[in-house]
Amino acid sequence: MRLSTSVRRCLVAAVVLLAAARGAPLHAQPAMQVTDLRTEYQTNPLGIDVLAPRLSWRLASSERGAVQGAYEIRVATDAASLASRPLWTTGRVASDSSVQRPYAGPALRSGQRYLWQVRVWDGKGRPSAWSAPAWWEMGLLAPGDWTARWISPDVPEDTTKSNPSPMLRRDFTLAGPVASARLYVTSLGLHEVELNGRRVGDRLFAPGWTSYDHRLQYFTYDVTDLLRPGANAIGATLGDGWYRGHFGFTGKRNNYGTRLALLAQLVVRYADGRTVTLGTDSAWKSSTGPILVSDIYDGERYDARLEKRGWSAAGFADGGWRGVRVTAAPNVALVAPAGPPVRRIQELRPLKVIHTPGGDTVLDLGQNMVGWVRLRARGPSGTTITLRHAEVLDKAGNFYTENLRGAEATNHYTLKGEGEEVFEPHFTFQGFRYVAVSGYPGGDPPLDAITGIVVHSDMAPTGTFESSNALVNQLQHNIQWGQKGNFLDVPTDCPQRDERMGWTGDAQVFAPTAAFNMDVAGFFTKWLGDVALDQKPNGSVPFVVPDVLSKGQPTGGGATGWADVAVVVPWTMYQAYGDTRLLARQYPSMQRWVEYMRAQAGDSLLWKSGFHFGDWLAFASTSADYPGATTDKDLLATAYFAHSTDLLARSAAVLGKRDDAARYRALFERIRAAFDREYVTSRGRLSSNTQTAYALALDFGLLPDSVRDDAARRLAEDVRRMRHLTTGFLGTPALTRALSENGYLDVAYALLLNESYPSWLYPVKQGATTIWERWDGLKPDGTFQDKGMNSFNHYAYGAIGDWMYRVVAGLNIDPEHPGYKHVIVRPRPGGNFTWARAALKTQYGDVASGWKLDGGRMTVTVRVPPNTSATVWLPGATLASVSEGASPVARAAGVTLATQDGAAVRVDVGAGDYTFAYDAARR
Ligand code: RAM
Repeated sequence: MRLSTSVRRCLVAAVVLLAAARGAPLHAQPAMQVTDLRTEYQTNPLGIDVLAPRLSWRLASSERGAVQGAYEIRVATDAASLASRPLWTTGRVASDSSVQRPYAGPALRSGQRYLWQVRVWDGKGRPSAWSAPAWWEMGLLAPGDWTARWISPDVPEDTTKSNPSPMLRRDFTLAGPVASARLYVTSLGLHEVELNGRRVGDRLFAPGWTSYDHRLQYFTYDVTDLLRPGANAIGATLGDGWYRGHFGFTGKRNNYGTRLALLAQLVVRYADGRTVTLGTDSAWKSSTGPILVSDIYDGERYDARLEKRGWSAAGFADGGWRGVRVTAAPNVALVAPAGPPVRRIQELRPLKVIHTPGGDTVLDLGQNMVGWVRLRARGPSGTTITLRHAEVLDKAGNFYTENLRGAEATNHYTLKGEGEEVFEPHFTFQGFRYVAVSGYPGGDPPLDAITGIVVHSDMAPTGTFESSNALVNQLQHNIQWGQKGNFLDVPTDCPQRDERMGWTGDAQVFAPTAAFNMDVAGFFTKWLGDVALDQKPNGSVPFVVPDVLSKGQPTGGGATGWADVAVVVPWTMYQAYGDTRLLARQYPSMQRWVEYMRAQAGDSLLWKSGFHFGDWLAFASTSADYPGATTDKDLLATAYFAHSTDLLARSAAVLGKRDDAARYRALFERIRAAFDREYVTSRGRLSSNTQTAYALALDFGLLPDSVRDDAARRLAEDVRRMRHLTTGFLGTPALTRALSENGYLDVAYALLLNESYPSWLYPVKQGATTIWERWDGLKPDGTFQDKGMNSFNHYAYGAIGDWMYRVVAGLNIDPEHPGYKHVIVRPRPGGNFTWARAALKTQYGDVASGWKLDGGRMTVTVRVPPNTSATVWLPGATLASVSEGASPVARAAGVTLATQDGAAVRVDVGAGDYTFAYDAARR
């Protein structure tokens, strides 16, 4: 008897379901536990301004297929009231939602802390215990909550150059023991605050970089332990930073203003219940101190002899200090941070001292990193030690800084001459692997004279990727370090030269990879706010955000593939985190960008106008018969117009905007038709016969079905003919995906594994520890690319990371169930890999996908967190031969469906750890 495939599938499914039911234990199981409570992507956030914070938790259960059937949240302002008199409780809600449940109780109050806890019922109705309480605390929500005044130091300055960093201070008295105290603080320029001689918090580069003309972040600190009854003092040091330091291509200063200013408000609650609020006011004093020069690009000049010992402690003699000016509040919104703080994240020790042929003494940290070095030295007062920074040594082994262009990237420290001195700069950062040290007392610095301090936005690492290929593992390392180096409050293109701006195109192509490596939800929530604010009235999006390039001179925007960040990144965040609120918040901005393109394109729907970077830094050659890999900019612009319209239509559907969804879906179809008429022949040839053109047309779904295969074949042929990739920033993320999704997995693997220029592994073979801006930053002959644009720490080409996680290791988002509520595990072995595995800490818990091929024996390991499910595709498997653990797959606990689907077996599973094994058909 022959059964049709669908009948067979049903039978198998029925068998599996029966087996799952049979396997259900009859005795009581330990109930689920609730863990990892988070509010707005943070654990116990202090000082937020989200009026309906979203609450998330993870579940722990040893049971396969564990799901949440219901939950109950309760919120109170003190622990004792949680059970007895909660401020708000959801009651029991039948729901499998365990992330981003919005608070919907009484209006939240400024400065108030809210405790919350949650319990759940599993799929069988068994309750968990109440979780341990977590909390969030509101910041200052209304402008009227700020009673402090903005103050500026009254010190003489010449703002055409960098000035000594001003210091501001004030003594104050507290009437008794302190029960709790909060400091709310922001500034024009950067700030560091001290209370009674101790640094407040560990945030760096406060208040971060936002669209300063529209909004400034303020930060909240718990300073209870820094205060004492009686005499106290507070002090702040200000730095020029992004606000008024040397920033942008043209050597310009004062991009946002000429005066630094501070706003600080201290709210103290005494043990007896009284509260007092103190703030910056006219009684503060100002002076200057040891920081003589400080610029983000250029570095810092610090003279320790000018330190003012005890300046932030009570009783310091500030008689010689000047006053401050109380200034008008800047006309901008003060907002609490949505993203993680910038912090010191890790330390690196130098590997060796190098004496270069050019005579420099250089310490090698072994890793291209971002931050600075901590210097230790002893020596006579007045001795100046100079630290210069470089990413690479040149062919001759000399210290190479030409690619830093106009950034001096140099720190100078002058010793006070008092025993061991330790120095770290304050308002600058460098991108470097090598440090040239001069002036070190006694000659050569010992290795422990310097420590690399790695600094970036403190995003939790979430993803790991490992494989049997050591070079690809190094590539993954380089991608992660590219991310560490360029996620410093804003996503930057590079961290070392006189640039370091929020280039939109780079962020757009890298965001999916970024969301695998680290938790970037908060980081992009913050930055996308600035994307919307800096968007131009006509909907155009600037090249960089914050739009510092437009300061003082009108600069264009609206470049294809760059400005599309406004649509692509919100969609990417929705996919990775299921964040519909962010999608809704960004929706008007997304729509304005699409409408801008529509206006530009006009009735033809072909966008042929305006300035575009195009497929930036695509492969080029001077070989006489090189056909060129330049993709027409109008083709790119129309392709992205279609793609962003597609994503907008999908977003509208997700948000329940039915009319918009239909309208933009229809517009997408019309753009696609226009694209096909203009750029695609009936034989699937594109007018720009480039890898990028084919990759984008395939990846964005722009081709009619009739020519898809032809176009994919042409793409594969081009790769085979060239024997390498030729794509730039825009084509690169789509290239391997377009191949692997259209029947050319082998070609995609060949590209990934290519070790010669241009390729991903070429820099790895050259010893790279980060991703380079250019495929040939360091050329095969040992010389460098053009010093005018040659960063060795640029994440754009690292966009291949997404494909490594998804295709090589097989860990995929299900676009229909974003945020990993349902996971698609689909490893696709290829190349010379014998194993690969990826793990990802999602909002629900750890997801993992791994495979190993040993002889013909394939093992696939999968981890699915509680309250989620997965569809696993086992390549080259036949249903009868697949086992899970000790049983046939169809009978394994947690398996809800097992079926043959072409050359693969499809297995649907609930939560749990699974090990599938089978004899794989030869690929
Ligand atoms: C340079 C950098 C940056 C890119 C722009 C267009 O500044 O390469 O990454 O986005 O050009």
